[in-house]
Amino acid sequence: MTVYEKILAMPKPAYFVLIDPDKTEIKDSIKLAVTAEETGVDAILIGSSILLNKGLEEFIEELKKNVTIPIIVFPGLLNSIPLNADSILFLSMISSRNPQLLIGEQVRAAPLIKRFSLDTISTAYILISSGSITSVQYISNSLPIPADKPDIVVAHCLAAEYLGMKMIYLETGSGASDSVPDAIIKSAKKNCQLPIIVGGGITSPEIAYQKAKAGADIIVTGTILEQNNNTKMLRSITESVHSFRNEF
Ligand code: 1GP
Repeated sequence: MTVYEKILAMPKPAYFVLIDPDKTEIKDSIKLAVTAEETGVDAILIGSSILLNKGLEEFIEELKKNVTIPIIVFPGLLNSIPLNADSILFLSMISSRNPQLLIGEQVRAAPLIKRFSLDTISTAYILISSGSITSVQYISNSLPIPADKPDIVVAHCLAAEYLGMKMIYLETGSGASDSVPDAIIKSAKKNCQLPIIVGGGITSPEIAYQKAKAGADIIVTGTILEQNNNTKMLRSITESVHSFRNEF
């Protein structure tokens, strides 16, 4: 079973935890991943907007010894691909008009992916404005879609679907002050068949629940779990996201 097939088979909404190896110590990351799996988190994403790749493969190796849920790379840029992850979100930042992020990085990465037979999941990465400039907006040098324009987001989602991509990632950016508006998630879900990941600025169980209710298939949190004493928060968000599964 491929990782994508596993994702499709997961009860929805699913909950993925993003670990940024540039920000978190290895031992803390392992602890977080183990607690995440115990709590019922569905997969671990590894990524950052810079991804320094310092010991990234060793880090993933260590993670694999400790958890069995999928470990998926979520690369800020495709310039540093660890060869031992279970899969890679093969992103094209389709909200951007920066050719490097639309196709340039993918062309550079493709031969390596072929050479090592890495598993990929073609994912349309769509950046939505959160009102302030996030790292991803700055580093990608691209304009986010205004948060009050669901029709533009839907057009991007449909384009991704017609291009044969496999998932949509609606994002306001790591540490964003606002999460993706519910109206945008609802419109995307109503109009597009692909699984929808929602991340950026989800900082409480209540917000996570709201995004699930709006139609997110997968909720991602990162920053909120980088703080100390994150176990309680992790459990609350997992319960909150998964509780929605039983509501209908
Ligand atoms: C970033 O969607 C993720 O790509 C997570 O964002 O760090 O704000 O939770 P946060």
